[in-house]
Amino acid sequence: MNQTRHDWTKEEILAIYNKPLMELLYEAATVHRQFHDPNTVQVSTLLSIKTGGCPEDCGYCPQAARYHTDIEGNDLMSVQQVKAQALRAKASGSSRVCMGAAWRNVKDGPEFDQVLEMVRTINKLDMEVCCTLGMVTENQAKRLAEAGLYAYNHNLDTSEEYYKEVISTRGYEDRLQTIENVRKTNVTVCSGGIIGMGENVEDRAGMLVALSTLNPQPESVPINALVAVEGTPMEDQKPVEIWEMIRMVATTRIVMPQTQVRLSAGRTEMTREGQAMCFFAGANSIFAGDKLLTTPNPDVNEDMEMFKQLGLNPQKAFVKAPQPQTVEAADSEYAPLGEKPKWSRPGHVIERNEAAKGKGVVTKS
Ligand code: SAM
Ligand code: DTB
Ligand code: SF4
Repeated sequence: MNQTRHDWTKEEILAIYNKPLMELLYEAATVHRQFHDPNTVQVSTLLSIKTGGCPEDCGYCPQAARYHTDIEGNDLMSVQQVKAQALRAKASGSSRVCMGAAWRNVKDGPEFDQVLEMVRTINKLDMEVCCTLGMVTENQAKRLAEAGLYAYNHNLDTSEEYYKEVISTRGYEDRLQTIENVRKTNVTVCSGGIIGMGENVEDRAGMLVALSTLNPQPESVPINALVAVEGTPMEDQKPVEIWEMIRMVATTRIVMPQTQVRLSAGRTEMTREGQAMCFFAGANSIFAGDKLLTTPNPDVNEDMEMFKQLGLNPQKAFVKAPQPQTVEAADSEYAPLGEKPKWSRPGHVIERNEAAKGKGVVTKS
């Protein structure tokens, strides 16, 4: 039985990534079968609960206020709206709802209280609840855990070296600190990254070193292909080739054998054959629903047709970890601390896309 290792080196990971494809696929598929049912794929639905107007400068992101993209901004959704969307997702075969907010970090107050209520509501629908809200403190992670949160998503995005080319408004160590804060609770960790941002193969390996040497390793690792959105500094990046995605998925599977590897953004550009090879290489999770956060994703019916063709079954909720117990707000052990944590602002300046400045984010409230 393959043992989970936490001491992978960049050289070892590069050697895996660069293997002849048939050997890489065979090795990854073999590891995959030791820990997972190869015919089961976990299905998550993304829900952008607060869209656009974000103060950060993540170079890939259409929701950063400083770039000039065409997305429609929205204030925080109501608990009722979220419940209705979660019920729809459940009816279409999804076992997890991942709520994303275009925030730099969580701030204690009425909006966070509303998110906690969303978590309680979805957990009571017997679905896995995931949040991606930016940086969180230990106290905030504990409050989310108490509300019944199953997973927290916070991506490393790329290697520590390349990270500085992508984001200047917070550091790699801030990301690791948030993951550590989540780890102090029973909430599972979801952390991965993006390929196709101009990074090289060493950076991809570097990101996998950072993720695989975490102990425990993240329970899920999303691998996103950059969606190059007009108006962002990365609008002209050339699309990643399917072979790169397959190699990245296979390598992730080998170095993190127990993790759920999620084939995330970029599926609209992939053929069914390409996606099938990713599943063979060890991907065992997808985002379903015709929208990711702000960009398109394949239609649920198309995905279910693909599942049928490939003989894949959606994974039931809570098969990998038990359902958390929801504690009601009134019974909470934790008081909001109103912390003002000193997350770093390294201050590196990334070239802005001046050409696209005519466009503005339309905010609907
Ligand atoms: N604001 C929070 C944060 O950054 O942690 C949560 C939402 S943020 C949109 C979640 C993740 O989506 C990012 O870390 C990034 O990996 C991914 N993402 C954002 N824009 C993307 C794009 N254009 N293509 C691929 N992945 C993207
Ligand atoms: C992740 O790694 N990918 C998802 C989820 N976690 C939050 C987000 C993808 C976003 C793609 C661009 C957009 O739709 O805005
Ligand atoms: Fe903001 Fe998250 Fe987008 Fe970065 S990735 S700009 S933090 S919404």
